[in-house]
Amino acid sequence: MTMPSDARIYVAGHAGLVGSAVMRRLQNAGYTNILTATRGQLDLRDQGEVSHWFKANRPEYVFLVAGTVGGIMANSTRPAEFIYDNLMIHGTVVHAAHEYAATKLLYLGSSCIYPRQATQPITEDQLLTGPLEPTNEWYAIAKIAGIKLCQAYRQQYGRDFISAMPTNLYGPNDNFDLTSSHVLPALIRKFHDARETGAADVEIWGTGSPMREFLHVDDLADACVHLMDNYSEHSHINVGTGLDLSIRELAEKVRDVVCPSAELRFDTTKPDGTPRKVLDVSRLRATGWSPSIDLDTGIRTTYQWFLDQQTANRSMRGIGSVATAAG
Ligand code: GFB
Repeated sequence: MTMPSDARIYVAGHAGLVGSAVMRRLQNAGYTNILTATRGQLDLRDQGEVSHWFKANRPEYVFLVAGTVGGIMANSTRPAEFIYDNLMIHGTVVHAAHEYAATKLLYLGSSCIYPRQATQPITEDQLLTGPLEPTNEWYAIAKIAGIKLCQAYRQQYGRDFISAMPTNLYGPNDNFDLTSSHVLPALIRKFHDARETGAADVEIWGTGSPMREFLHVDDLADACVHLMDNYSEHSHINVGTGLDLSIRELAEKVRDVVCPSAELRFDTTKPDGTPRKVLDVSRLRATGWSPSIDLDTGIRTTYQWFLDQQTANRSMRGIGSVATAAG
């Protein structure tokens, strides 16, 4: 059932990569009753605060897209933050949505929930059939717990809580910090820096052979709204393109857009992570949804967004220094 146009919709994590895309998608569709809370206003890890916020605001639809996220290095070096923050955030929001009888909740997981050696493309029923990839097992365990939370509240209390598992995401508002980012924004930054400095080559982590699938976050946001309107099953559902490519091929694509003269240099002391991760998206396609932004277009528009941000930041700094000089 389509969310009514005056529905009270809470986007948990509205400032992040996914949350900001969900906000854009809802605003474009004409929803005006969208609820948000900043980190300073609401600590999503605190059940007391979250329950109090739900009591006061009574959201009818909840997009649970908040979490502590990061790429392969951040996952490996900050395991406690990744497991604790995510376990707590999922638990508090799902529980409060039950306590205050939200009509529906969509929980967003990650494709890293599947076993490292899963058969490709990965079907939903491969969850919990083998050991996880060690570089992200802490995050994966928290994400699996989120799926099970939704299923448990569905089973015991009849709540309409559903889970979507997206593949690797990218797009506007991504994290471009090299110590914590995912590969696609990292490559944009590295090739951009090479373009600025005239460096001859760019360092790529690992061997370049791992295979990954990439979905533009605006496609994901569209899929989330589609699933909120059209999906109501116990099982989680994969969200992706079903198409993958090697990290080397991805690096070449980004290089060709950002800095065509740069050579690739592979640092094999850095981890590769899961050898291959491509989702089987037949269940999603059967609901009538498919992505519309191809990877080449997505890389180009994301790089343009990155450049626009650089310009905006420079002019902000310009205004700041003028003010200081005048002061
Ligand atoms: O995107 P990424 O960090 O995460 O890395 P995962 C994907 C692949 O790109 C790995 C390689 O093989 C990396 O070694 N890579 C090459 C780089 N150069 C770089 C670089 O400069 N930065 C980064 N970050 N990678 C994540 C999980 O796994 O997938 C998360 O850690 C989450 O938990 C996410 O689930 C979807 O695809 O390996």
